[in-house]
Amino acid sequence: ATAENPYERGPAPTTASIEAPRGPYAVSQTSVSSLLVTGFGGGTIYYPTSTSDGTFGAVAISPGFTATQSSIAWLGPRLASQGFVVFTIDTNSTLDQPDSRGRQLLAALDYLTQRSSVRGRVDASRLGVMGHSMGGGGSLEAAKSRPSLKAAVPLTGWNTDKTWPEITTPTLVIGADGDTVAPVATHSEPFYESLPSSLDKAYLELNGATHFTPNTSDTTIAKYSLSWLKRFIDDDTRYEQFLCPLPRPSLTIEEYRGSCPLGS
Ligand code: 9J3
Ligand code: ZN
Repeated sequence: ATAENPYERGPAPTTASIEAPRGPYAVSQTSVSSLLVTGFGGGTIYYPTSTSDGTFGAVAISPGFTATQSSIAWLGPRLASQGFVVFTIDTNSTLDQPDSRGRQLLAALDYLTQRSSVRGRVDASRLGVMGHSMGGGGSLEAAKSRPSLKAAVPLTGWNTDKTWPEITTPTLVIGADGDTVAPVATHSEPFYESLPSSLDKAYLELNGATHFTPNTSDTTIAKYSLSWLKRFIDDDTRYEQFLCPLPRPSLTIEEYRGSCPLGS
């Protein structure tokens, strides 16, 4: 933290630091039993072990249809080690639809900030949502219903609702060029294009990727998700260099759309 920005956490980022499998914070984790919570299916909270850096922003992450928290677990320690409290959740049923997943993400954030054993480490005013597939669709639902969220990142998102003009939360939409379950032409691209033009938003289309690319460690997903969360949950403009000017197509980026500068 600095006088200019009380929310920034960790050292100045570099390309190497945002691509690294782990960031500067040692990570602890605690399991949340489904038997002890309502509104979602429990999960795992990953958090920086240190209490000497103040509170942290937080993000809840939902898995997709038929999947459990294990399918997005890699993001827990990856993001927490960079300075976030991360709650990877299970849903009440693995068959729950995106609107339900959105409500469950919000229930999980409420549990995290109000009841969990780590609530004292979380800044309840700086929260975000992510999710895979129907969980990504759920992250859009959550942002639509709770505008106070600071960031949303749907990963190969799936939803029957293709239009999101109601969202005011900065949103990074990540799609995959080879996705045949939630093809970008009928999911991520219309999601992104329907977000308000005035919004801080971006569209990252992964190259050589499938619907299930977000289910295992992926450097491109990690570095841009992290940069988005840092930029908008922590107001950390040190990460804007990785988002603006817009990333160019590469071996792992099929396409990147967005507007720069951010936050204007
Ligand atoms: O969460 C997902 O993987 C959604 C894709 C899907 O299987 O939708 C068909 C109903
Ligand atoms: Zn809509």
